[in-house]
Amino acid sequence: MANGTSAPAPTGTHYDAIVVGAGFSGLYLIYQLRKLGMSVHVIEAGAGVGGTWYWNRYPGARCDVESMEYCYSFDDALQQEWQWTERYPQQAEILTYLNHVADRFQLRSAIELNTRVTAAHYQESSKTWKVRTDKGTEYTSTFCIMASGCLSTVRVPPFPGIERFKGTWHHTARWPHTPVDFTGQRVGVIGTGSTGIQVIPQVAAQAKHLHVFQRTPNFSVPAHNGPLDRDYERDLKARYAAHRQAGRESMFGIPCDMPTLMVNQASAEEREAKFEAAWAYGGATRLLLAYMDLLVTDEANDTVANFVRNKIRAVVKDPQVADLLCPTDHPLGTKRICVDSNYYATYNRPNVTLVDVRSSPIEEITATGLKTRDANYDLDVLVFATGFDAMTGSLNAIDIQGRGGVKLKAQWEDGPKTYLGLMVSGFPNLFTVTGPGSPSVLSNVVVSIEQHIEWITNCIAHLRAQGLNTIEASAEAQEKWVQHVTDVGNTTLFPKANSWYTGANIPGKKKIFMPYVGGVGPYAQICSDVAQKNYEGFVLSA
Ligand code: NA7
Repeated sequence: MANGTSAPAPTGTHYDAIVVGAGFSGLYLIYQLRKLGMSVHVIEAGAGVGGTWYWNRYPGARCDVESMEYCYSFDDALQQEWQWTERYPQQAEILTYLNHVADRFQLRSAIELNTRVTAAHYQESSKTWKVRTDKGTEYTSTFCIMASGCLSTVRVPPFPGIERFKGTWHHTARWPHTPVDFTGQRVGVIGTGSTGIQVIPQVAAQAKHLHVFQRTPNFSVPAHNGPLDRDYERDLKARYAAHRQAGRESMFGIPCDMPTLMVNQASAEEREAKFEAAWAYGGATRLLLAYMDLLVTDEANDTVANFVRNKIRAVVKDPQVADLLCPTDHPLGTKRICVDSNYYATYNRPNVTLVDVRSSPIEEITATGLKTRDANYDLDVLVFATGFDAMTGSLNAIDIQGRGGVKLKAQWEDGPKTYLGLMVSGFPNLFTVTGPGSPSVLSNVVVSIEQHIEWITNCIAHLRAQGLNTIEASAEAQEKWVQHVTDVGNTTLFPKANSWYTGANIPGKKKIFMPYVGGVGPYAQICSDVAQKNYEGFVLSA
């Protein structure tokens, strides 16, 4: 037993609920399920709690949602007492926070660390889930809850030759626990998504030389991070409950003023002033919500995209480099907009070179570095900021079998289908937290996590109160929901981008816009209406 966490239970142990993952979701699940008097066992692959924030230890790792928003709201004493140090929380601080939560609510005794779930099979005869781990243990449970995260299955592109590389290489989401010293090193970073954009300025400040291998540029806006303003903190804490409620009812899980105008209802000067104010404030939300139609039509989007491209050109001194850094292949916001600290200015440093691997792709990793179609680069360290098999990756990595031995992965070959992002037809008593078909990755995910877990645990409480023990999404309700998710997505520009939201970053993955873009508040209302109507679209049985 490390840190008071649970020792592996004897094989064959039965629990009311097994939870996969001990991040924000898994921890809150323990808290809520225990309130129902249930036995709960959480199985976590990492050597500690924290999920995303346990794994992503690369320099510069920071949340792009502000600290005071990106934390639990379920316990007022916790949210009043916890003090964040900066406007945007650093990875280490979020991890400290989650460890504090685990201790404060005595959650560790429910968690088995260093253990990966390999299979979960529904047993129709006993109406239980049989869950197998990589330790060879098997447990059974009445409910199986996947709290395995939307961005937890790392992607390392299969470049030939990686095994020959004599230097060291790291994927950002599998970063060593001891700091990596880049002093005097020739470093290559592959990838310029949110992660690359955070790690690049940090590496550049240390390395002898940094080559950034960019295939597709992304839009990034400044964070304007700094110490958390204590007056702001005091003021917000005095009205935290109302603020949180507004977040739950909002579009992205963060309270903010909704736009009232379309782009063409404002003059060019008015638009510029509005975008400028959003830029000066920092973060993505104000920019995306400056006008109603920014994510709806290309013409509207061009106004804000041009604004950001001009900002890039104003910062980056070499016009050719600036051009390469200006995204042109997707509307702004349809790929996760990045939030940075000094990203574009990093390209003015003499020790940083941007390499366009769109025009000259990476062909192989060599013993001494990396070879593109046109050149060889000598490197001591390679950093893969190459992302994740998002949303479905961690579910498909587990052999999940439902009724009749049907495999979830096979059922999702043509894209994931869920009812409300919470359950899958044919998989009774299996819940997915922030699953595809829910707002999850398009929101302040902690708000979405709390909403899902409260819905799930209320649902389980309802079943128990009614003397029922099984719930399953009906195939019809699922079809209707999937259609609704697609229809709402198609009213926006989101499906146009080759983003991880659509699975386009994973070769062979069916391209489907996976999250629900209808908004956190409207979605939560739909979920509670469904529950009110006796779990409409679900089949409940004893
Ligand atoms: P992302 O956003 O998926 O970014 C991955 C980056 O890696 C992206 O720039 C990719 O370029 C690049 N990549 C991937 N494969 C290759 C190959 N083969 N060659 C060159 N470049 C490649 O992952 P992040 O970790 O940055 O962010 C994920 C989310 O985590 C983020 O949105 C936040 O929500 C938190 P591409 O665009 O595919 O051309």
